[in-house]
Amino acid sequence: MTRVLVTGFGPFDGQTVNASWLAVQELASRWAAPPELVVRELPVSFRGARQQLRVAIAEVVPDLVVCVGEAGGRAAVGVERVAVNVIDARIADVDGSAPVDVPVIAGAPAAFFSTLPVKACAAAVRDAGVPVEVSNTAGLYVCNATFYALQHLLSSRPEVRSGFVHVPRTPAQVEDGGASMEVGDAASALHALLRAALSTTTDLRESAGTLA
Ligand code: PCA
Repeated sequence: MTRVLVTGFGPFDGQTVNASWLAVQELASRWAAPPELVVRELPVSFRGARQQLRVAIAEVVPDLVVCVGEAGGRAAVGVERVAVNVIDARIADVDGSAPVDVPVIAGAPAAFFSTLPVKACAAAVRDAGVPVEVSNTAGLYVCNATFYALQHLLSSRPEVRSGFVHVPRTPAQVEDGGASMEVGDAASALHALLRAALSTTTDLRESAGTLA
């Protein structure tokens, strides 16, 4: 592996920051190559995020892509297992777009699995001392749509491993007692997750068995 692309999102929903981009920037400041780590901020835009992600992948030519988003209300890092081909926006994106019950990509499959070794990634985050879960839904908003577009784009390039991770909001973003995680802990989680994704050789498709 020579190059890793990690993205975070910009602010949305009236917030001035997005915990995912804060965590990704902190990750970048700690990362020691190799492999080279390239980070990009994506807008919380259904159209813009996938376009900018496609451009970034073409420019960087990564071996591993991990997109990171913020999940309000969650207290643990979520290693997302599956992206679904539907948008059902509760609030408008930064362009004022709020599609309801439309596909991310018309005519494309209902869902794509992460090609990260999600269980190994979650175990590595747990070993780093950060609360984590394998999550079975990335929601139906910009994060899921971007994750779906990523997996669709790379479905013809099985040599590139890719997936999505949600991080909780920072303590400064939530009211007292709300679910949150320090930026440093989220960055530690991403660091451990990347190292696991880089060192684990089996992927979900290879390890997936069938019911007897
Ligand atoms: N979280 C939202 C969109 C951007 C982000 O950071 C989501 O989960 O869809």
